[in-house]
Amino acid sequence: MRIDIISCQPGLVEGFLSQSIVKNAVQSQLVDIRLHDLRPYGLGNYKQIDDYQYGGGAGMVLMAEPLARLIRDLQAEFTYDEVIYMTPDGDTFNQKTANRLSLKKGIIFICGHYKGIDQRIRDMFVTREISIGDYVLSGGEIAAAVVTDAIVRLIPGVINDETSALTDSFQDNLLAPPVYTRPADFEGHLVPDVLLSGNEKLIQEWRMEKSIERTTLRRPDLLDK
Ligand code: 6GU
Repeated sequence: MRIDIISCQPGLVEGFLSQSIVKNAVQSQLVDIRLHDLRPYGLGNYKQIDDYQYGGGAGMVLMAEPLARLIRDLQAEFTYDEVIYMTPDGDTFNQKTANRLSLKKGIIFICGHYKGIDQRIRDMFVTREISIGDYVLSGGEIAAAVVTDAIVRLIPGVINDETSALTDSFQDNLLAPPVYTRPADFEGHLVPDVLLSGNEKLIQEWRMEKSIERTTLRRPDLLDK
């Protein structure tokens, strides 16, 4: 899979890419992630990338031309399935979307800043708009990093134990059950007996029961799905 991230503050994403599970995936060549600075595509001597909005109002808008030129350069080199604009007014991201996107061969993420990007880029190039929740971030970079992480960890081979991603919270609309590791007795707090029993069937039943219990308490909305 190839992922291209367009940003006017690539440094915000760089740190994330050079750490984490995503770094391992890149090193193992399971995914090819490329970060593109919008600035060199800017106009004139000052490499201008944003301007005031028509009609007035506070905040700068990323101009159409630099974005269009960069997107077209990328599209000339690779065939992308999706051009995704990260924006608080997009569709709310969830595990289902992560699963779908993890099957794609090529994705471009556009990170906006200021008041956003010229609407014509959204009309002409963008295939999907994603928000990561009902709050506003200063830019789309952190949101693109969130979505990239959620997608990349689903690519087979990225997580050592392949079943691990499948048993995550949300994968079946249930929250994950509690987990324990050594010691069996921590300051008098004991690991549930069933987990020490070695009885696989009882353990699976216990985990399912705890998943349902936790989901009922914390996210009853998930059970309706
Ligand atoms: Cl994708 N971008 C920004 N700027 N803020 C957000 C967001 C995205 N998702 C939630 N808040």
